[in-house]
Amino acid sequence: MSVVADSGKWVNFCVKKAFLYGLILSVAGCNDEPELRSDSVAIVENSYIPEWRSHRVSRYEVIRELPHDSGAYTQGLMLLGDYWIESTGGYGASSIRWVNRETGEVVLKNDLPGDLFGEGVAGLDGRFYQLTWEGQKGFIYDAESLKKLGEFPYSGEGWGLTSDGKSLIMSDGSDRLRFLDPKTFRVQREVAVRIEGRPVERLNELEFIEGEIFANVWHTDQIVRINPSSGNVQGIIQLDNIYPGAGAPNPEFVLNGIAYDDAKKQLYVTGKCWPKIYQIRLIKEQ
Ligand SMILES: [Ca+2]
Repeated sequence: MSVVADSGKWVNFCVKKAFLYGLILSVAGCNDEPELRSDSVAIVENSYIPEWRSHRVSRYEVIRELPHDSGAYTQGLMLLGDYWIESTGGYGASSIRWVNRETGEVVLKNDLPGDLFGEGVAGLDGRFYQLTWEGQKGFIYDAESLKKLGEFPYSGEGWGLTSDGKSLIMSDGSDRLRFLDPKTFRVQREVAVRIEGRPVERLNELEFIEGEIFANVWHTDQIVRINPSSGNVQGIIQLDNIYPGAGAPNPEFVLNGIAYDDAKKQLYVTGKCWPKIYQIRLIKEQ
């Protein structure tokens, strides 16, 4: 593999995320969707406007299927160039991996100590950050080598992790998301995730996509689209029956894993120990 060749993409990836987020914040409130006005991320003229932004409820169409290690208990998933960066869970089975997007081949892996349970993973400024479930500490890795560079503490449980290009954003199984400073790991702010005023708990794997936070809701076939400023849910994605055949052989093999190709505007989802990763297109619920 050529992880080195992807380092340029890494820089572009981070800069682009930060740039987009800055634009979004600078013109917040300009959305032209009346029913979403108070919560919506802004639409910038001539910028990319995802078709799904106006969906209150989305369903899906599978565009293509890609192989996934059915032994990988997926707790975190993101894309970097042509590779998945995946965090797997389980005591004695947790790892962080570089995985070839097309073939599913694990090209680089770093295992966690057997007493820690891997959770969410995010990338920022040439590093990966990985949570552990009840370990109350996360790991920092060099992105190219997966060499461990350090650790950071947090309170409570660690579930999902993503980045908006400035902060690390983590879930902990509750209805709250914490925004962490990636240098000091202090909590900069928190948002309470609400749908029409009601809390949305069990927020799990996360992905920052086009100015919103997509979140798996544990043990459901739903992804919620969250406004990062207010915490309000702007849309729900229904992924019923996406798992092939008669369903998962284990009730814990739930939908968990969202990744986004920023350059190609492609959305991917998978689940714990699923044999496939699905590229999907979101369709508006009629
Ligand atoms: Ca993710």
